[in-house]
Amino acid sequence: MRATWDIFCSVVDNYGDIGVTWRLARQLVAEHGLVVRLWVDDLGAFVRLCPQADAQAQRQIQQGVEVCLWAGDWQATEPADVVIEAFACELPALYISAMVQRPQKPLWLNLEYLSAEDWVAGCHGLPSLQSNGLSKFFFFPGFTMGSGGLLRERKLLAQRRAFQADESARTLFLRSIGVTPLPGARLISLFAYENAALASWLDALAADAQPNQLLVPEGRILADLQAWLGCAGLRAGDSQQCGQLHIQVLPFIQQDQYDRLLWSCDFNAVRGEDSFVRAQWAGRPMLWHIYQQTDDAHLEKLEAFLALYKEGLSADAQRALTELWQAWNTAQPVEESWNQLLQNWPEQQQHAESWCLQRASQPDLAAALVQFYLNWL
Ligand code: TRH
Repeated sequence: MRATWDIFCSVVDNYGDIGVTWRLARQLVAEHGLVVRLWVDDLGAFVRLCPQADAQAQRQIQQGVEVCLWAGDWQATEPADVVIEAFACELPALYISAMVQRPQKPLWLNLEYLSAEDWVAGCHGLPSLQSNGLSKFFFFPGFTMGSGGLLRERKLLAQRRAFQADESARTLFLRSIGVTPLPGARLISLFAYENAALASWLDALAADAQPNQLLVPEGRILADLQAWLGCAGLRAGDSQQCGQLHIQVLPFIQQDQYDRLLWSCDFNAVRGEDSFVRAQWAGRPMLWHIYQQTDDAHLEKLEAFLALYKEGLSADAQRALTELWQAWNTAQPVEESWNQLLQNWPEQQQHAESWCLQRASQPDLAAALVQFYLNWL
C-alpha cells in the first residue's frame, strides 16, 4: 500500500507558504508515488499559483494532489501515515486527537522555514515529545549536509541546462509571456517587497553603458517602481524606457513559467523563500530580498547565507556582493555596490553556477523527507 501524506498549509501572507507546500506536494506524488492531501486555509492564494484550480471546491485533484480546503469547522478525517505541519502552523485539535487514537501512529513533522544559520543542522530531525504522548519532529530545510536540503525536482537541473543552451527555447518562452528580448540588453527579473533602495538601482541601470531590460511581475514592488517613474496604475503588459533602462510589467505567471523566467534572465532579484531557492537553481547571479522579521532577526539570516554563499569568491567579488545585498535589505543606496558587482560579473556568473552544482550534490528536501520516514518506520 502506498503511504499517505497530509500537508497542512496556513497562508500567513504572500505566496511562500503555499508556494513551498504546493511544490512539495506535487513532487511527493510525481517522484515518490505517494498519496498526498494538501490542506490549505486560503484557496484564493492557491488559485494564484494554480489558476486552473477552483477557489470554492472543498476537495479537488490538481496534478495528482488532493487539494482540500482547511476550513475553520474541521470535519472528522482519518489522519495520514505522515503529517506535515508547514511552518509551525497549528493542526486542528480534532485531527490531533485522531492522530493519537490511530492504531499505527503517524509520523508528525514540523517543516520549518529555511535558514542558513549554524544551529539548523543541530536541530534538524530532533523530536519534541508532546503532552499527548506523540513526538513531533523538526525538519529543517537548509544549504548544508546536516540539514533537510532544498526543494529540487529530479529533472530540474537537466531541464534548466537544456533550456539555457537553446536560444530559441528562451526566445519562444519569453515571447509566450509577452517579452521581446532587446538586442545587447542585460535581462533582469525583479520580484521584491516594497524597497526604498529600488530608486538607486533603477538610477544605476538607466545610467549604465549597456542597455538593461527589467521584467517586473505584478506585486508589492510596483508602488516603488511607479514612484520612480512618476506614474500610476502600472499593469501587466505596460512598459517604459528611461535612458538605458527598459522596464516591463509582467503578469504573475505559474511556478514552472517563473522558473523559465529565472533561467532566461542574466540576473534575478528574488524574495522570501521559494523564489530565492529557485533563483539558485537558475545558476545565475541574484539578489535576495529577505522576508523582514521583528528585531531585525532576518539580518542575521541574511549574514548566515552570505557567509556560506560567498565562499570561493575573490575579495572584491565578496565585497561587492555583500554590500549590494546588505544595502538592498536595509533600504540604502545600491548604485555603488551594483557597479562594483558589474566589475566582477564573469566571476559572479561562474560562482552562481558552481554554488548551484554544490547544493545539487545534497539530497533534495522531498527525498530527504521520504528517507526520514523510512528510517523512522
Ligand atoms: O511571496 P513570498 O514573499 O512568500 C513568503 C511569505 O511571505 C511567507 O509568509 C514568508 O514566510 C516567506 O516568504 C519567507 O516569497 P516566495 O517564498 O518567494 O514565494 C513566492 C512564490 O510565488 C514562489 O513559489 C514563486 C511564485 N511565483 C510565481 O509562481 N509566479 C510569479 O510570477 C512570481 C513572481 C512568483
